[in-house]
Amino acid sequence: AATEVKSNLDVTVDEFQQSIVRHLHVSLGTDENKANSKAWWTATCAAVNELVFERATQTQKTHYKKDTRAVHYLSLEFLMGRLLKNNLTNVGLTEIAQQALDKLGLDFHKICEEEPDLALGNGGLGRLAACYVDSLATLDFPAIGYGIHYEHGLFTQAFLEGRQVERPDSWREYGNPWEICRPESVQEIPLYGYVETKYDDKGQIHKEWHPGRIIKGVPWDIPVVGYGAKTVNILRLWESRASDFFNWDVFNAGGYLDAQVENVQAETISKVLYPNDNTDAGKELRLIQQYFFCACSIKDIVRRYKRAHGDDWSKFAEQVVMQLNDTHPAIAIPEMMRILVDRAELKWDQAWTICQKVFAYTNHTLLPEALEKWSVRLFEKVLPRHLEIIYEINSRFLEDVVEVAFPGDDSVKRKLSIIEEGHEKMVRMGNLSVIGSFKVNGVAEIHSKLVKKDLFPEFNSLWPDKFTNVTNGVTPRRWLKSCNPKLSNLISEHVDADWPVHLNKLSKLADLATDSKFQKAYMQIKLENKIELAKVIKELTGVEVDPTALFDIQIKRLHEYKRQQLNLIHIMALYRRLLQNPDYDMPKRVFIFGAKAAPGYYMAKEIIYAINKVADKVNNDERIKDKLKIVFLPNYRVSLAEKMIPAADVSEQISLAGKEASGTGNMKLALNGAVTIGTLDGANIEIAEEAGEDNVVIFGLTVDEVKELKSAGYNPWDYYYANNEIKAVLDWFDCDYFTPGKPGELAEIKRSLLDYGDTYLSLADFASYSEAHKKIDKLFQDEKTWAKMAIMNTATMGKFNSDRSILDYVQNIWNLDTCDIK
Ligand code: 26Q
Repeated sequence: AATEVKSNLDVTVDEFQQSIVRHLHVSLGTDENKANSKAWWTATCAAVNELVFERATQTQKTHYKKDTRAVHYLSLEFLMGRLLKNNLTNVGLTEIAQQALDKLGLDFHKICEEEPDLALGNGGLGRLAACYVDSLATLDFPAIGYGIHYEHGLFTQAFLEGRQVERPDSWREYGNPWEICRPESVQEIPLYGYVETKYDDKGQIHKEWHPGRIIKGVPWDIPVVGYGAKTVNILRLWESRASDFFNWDVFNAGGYLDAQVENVQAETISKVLYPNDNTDAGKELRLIQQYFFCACSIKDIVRRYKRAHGDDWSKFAEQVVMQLNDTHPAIAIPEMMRILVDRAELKWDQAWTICQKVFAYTNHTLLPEALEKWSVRLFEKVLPRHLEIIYEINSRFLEDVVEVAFPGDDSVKRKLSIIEEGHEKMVRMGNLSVIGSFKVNGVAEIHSKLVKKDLFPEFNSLWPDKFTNVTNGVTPRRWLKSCNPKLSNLISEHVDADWPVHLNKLSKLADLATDSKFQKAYMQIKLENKIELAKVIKELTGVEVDPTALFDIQIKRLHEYKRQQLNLIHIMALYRRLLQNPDYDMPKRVFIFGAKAAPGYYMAKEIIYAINKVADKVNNDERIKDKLKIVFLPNYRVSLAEKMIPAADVSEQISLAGKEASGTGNMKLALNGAVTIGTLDGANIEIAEEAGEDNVVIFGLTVDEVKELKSAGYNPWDYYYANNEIKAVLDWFDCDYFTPGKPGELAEIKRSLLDYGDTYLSLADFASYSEAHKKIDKLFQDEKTWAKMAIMNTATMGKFNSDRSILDYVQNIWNLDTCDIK
């Protein structure tokens, strides 16, 4: 078909159909009469895998033969979502599969709905890793993603009387068709114990770590199919198991049960993803998770290197680059030193030179509560040898580098030291990452500037060339082609069919932005997508919404800095205006939320509850005649995002300036024709630059104004007393208007905005936000203007293709060559 990618996988509908049926029989042991939808889904995946695994093997073989340099993307999170539709898109077989299932009397979309999300991530950082492995394969770069094979991904969310409740996510309870176990590549990982200092006959010092425990790391591979299916890279996820070898003694001593207890402990390591987003957990198990997967991955990398180069370490840094997805895998740095110094017996300087050429670090946040620190005490217990190595790295750095650049300046030394002195000594993972890496990047222009200016100013003056920017991107294969097929088909009628790999080609649509025929076609698709979402809303919440209303969407993790509470108080103000004046001029509006709160984040959960309670009241208030609806869709996740994003008219990107490193949902929404209402934060700034001022609505304080206001002494009460609407809305939280019979149940929201100081300046930005929404209302009521804006957003988002981000990484950091797979 014309709109599909041409891949090298030639299969007819009949062949694909036969393959599905064959797998139903031979892989699943069932037949056409007994099979339920889940079985059909599994068989369809198997039919796809038959094509994909071959390419994966071919890819690995070619990389090995050509001895290519490769990037190793180390991340605690890969938020992959569903893979069937995406893999079909990338191998160019969506229409073939659709027809094959059709002939079997099955509905393609229903079969796709059977797939659980692969939710091995929290949010932006994890989804970014998933987009990047997609782009790396699409662009034919040798790459491997390394992470943890969590048994339970991010919790599923339900609402119980408006409050979030969490349930475990079991994505592979009955097996998962995409993964292959690789027992031949199992690794053994030491933990705990003590370090012995030894001297050889030449008086040379040697450190020997006697671990208290050995854990087995079992790799599972998931194929990552590039668009066009030339390169199929792999995502390698490590599962922890008890080491048979180590438990032997306990067994023989008759301690069968004790051994089982140790097994449970070992298997706990990869049991569950920490559900924190942008906050540090500081838990021992988390440190062990980090070390476990880094150590497994480095052993894997070293094994592969040695197969080609033996004991000659001189080429290691030419062949290997490891990208640290935030500081979470920073323990890889001292682990690499340990392998080189203790195991390979390289001299310290030689080892350090290699390390500093191998690691690069991406920072994803400036929030102080998200900067990882581990207590020295904990480190000493879990990783005693690594603590020694960190001290050695630190003292050499302070003497050889800091003392030379800032002689005698103890205050600079205190700031740059990996060790934070205090009543409890801490290891600062950010400083370790900067010192051990050859490049450090932020994820949007403004964020990278702030990384240099506010987070690491002294490091920046020490090594100005180390700091750089790579603005985030998203894969247009998943986030346009596959999730919005109708718009994709329309685009393909007007733009070269290869736009999913050359997204800048969308700029051609700008010529059509005022063409009334194109506007009609474009807005008709938006309406159809909204009708689809309205059905989902009805199914999930029971609320009926009018698809012709303005769909205003805020989807992202629930965090105070992202300011869902600002959205809420503005909605309440609208509600109040409608109550006071039923003729209040505004288009029908539906406010749609999707967000999970970290289970331990009290205020975030209160905000969810408040939104649900206000929604209950407003949605059932006949006085406002359906002009305002509020829905909070439960269990926001990648597969739900794929249904929401194509249906958005307005994209809420309202973080306090300086707090959102980049954002990536903002890019997905704009690409699908939503108009951004946003602050000058993260990638919003670059989105506004690309789309043009007329096609976004910007409001609120700038980063500089935030700094000014904070240093002048921000007092939220000033805004409360000066603005009647703010006062009335906040006072509403004190009574039982939204929580009948339970006055004050929502009062924590008010307190956080007044008594606790309104950390994220919601009240300071309220008036400006309200004006921005009035502007949106006017623009939306002018159909032609709105259509033009929506089209211009799609037309100008080419920059935010993750392929562009990957090419930036390749040119500025990784220095890779593409590798053709025959
Ligand atoms: C840390 C310690 C212990 C447990 C958990 C964590 C943890 C986990 C996840 C800390 C942070 C995260 C996630 C951060 C994140 O998603 N950051 C987002 O990254 C996106 C991709 O660059 C940006 O677009 C967002 O702006 C940024 O918030």
